[in-house]
Amino acid sequence: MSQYVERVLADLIANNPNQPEFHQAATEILESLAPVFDKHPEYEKAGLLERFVEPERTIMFRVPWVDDNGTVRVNRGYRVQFNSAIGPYKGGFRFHPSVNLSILKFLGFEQILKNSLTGLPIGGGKGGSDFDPRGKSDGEIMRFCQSFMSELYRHIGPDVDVPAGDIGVGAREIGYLFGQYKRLRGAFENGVLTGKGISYGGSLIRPEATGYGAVYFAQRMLQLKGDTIEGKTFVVSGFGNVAWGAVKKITELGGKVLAISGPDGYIYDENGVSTPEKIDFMLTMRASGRDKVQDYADKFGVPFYAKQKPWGVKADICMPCATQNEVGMTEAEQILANGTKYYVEVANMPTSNEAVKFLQDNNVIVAPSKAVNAGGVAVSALEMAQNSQRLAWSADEVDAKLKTIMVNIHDAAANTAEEYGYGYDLVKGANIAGFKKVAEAMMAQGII
Ligand code: 2IT
Repeated sequence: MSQYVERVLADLIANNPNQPEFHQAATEILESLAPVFDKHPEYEKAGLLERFVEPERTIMFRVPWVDDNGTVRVNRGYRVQFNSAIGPYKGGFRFHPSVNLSILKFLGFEQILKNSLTGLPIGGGKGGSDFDPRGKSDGEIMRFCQSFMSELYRHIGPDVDVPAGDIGVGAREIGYLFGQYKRLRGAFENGVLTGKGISYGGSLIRPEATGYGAVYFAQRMLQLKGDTIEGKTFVVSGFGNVAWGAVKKITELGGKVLAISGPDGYIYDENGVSTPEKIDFMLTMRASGRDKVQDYADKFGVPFYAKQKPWGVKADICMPCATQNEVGMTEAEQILANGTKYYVEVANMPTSNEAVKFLQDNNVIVAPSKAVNAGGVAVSALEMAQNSQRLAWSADEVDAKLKTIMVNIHDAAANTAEEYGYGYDLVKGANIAGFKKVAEAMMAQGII
């Protein structure tokens, strides 16, 4: 690593104490970007990296709401507006008890490069709250969303910052958030949020986009090796929206998903999570708010392994779709021992940096989440385009655009890695390819 990059990384760690997830994401990204700074000494003179690692703005606020018993509750709300060099801030809201500044800064930082990789004009941001949606009534969710938006509406807008969903935030929450935004603004600016319902400006295929896009990415990787998804076995972690889309597309393309998981353990289905009834049941489990994958085992009579992760299950392709840091060295060793050839990250940063290196060093092909899961935000940008033009594209039109975007992202990462002498290293290639455009835009816009 060049001295410049090393110094900025050391300062970042010192300036952001107790933010391990932000340190982890930044370490991987900055290590990848080092050769770009060797090639462009003018970037160091412009303080480009010091500016790039610092969010443009971080908003933190109180979110008071009243629960069904009449008790006043207070949560913390956040929006990290990280980088707007190539477009308005764009990125999801996460409602989960684990949410804090470290998590949102890692997500926002990743989002800058991910959004750039889509080839569409969107900057990077992330937000959310430590609110726990588990077991909350519909009325409680609505009142929480209204309170959250009552502060946030002044900081966002269709040309300013365009949030969407993430863990704990789906179409229902986006609906309540949009309703409150519209009421406070007194205007129907539906381009302010993506992931909306179809009746008020949502895009077809947006719910499927992250999972479908991830499988299109995997399909491209296999295609270039003369291979296909058909007949391959998969382990998918999680059972939420992203896992659902991935399972649906894998099944459609003739692959077989042997395991899905939840915070309570995993299920093993030797026949595959493959019928429409089984795949739809993932949505039922999510909507129930129970957060338990055991419900699948109870319903379909398959084995459930309590408190265990699914990575001991032998499969050709692993797709972690749950959340950050679910795969460390122990799990990476299992994955390698199982003879897995492709490790395709889908959730944001599911793998420790050490585990990624270990898998790569042992010839497992690793695809990084910021490239693989970019289909979600890409279709969000297509939703913004439809909203601003006051029109709606068909599912086939959106799906075709998504497929093209995913192939382009894969090829940009692969070609950039090759250009920088890394061979087929999609991790380094994705970081560099995403960064190039942002760096150029930041250089053009002066010291801001
Ligand atoms: O991690 C992500 O890219 C998302 N949660 C989707 C963001 C978006 O704006 O659609």
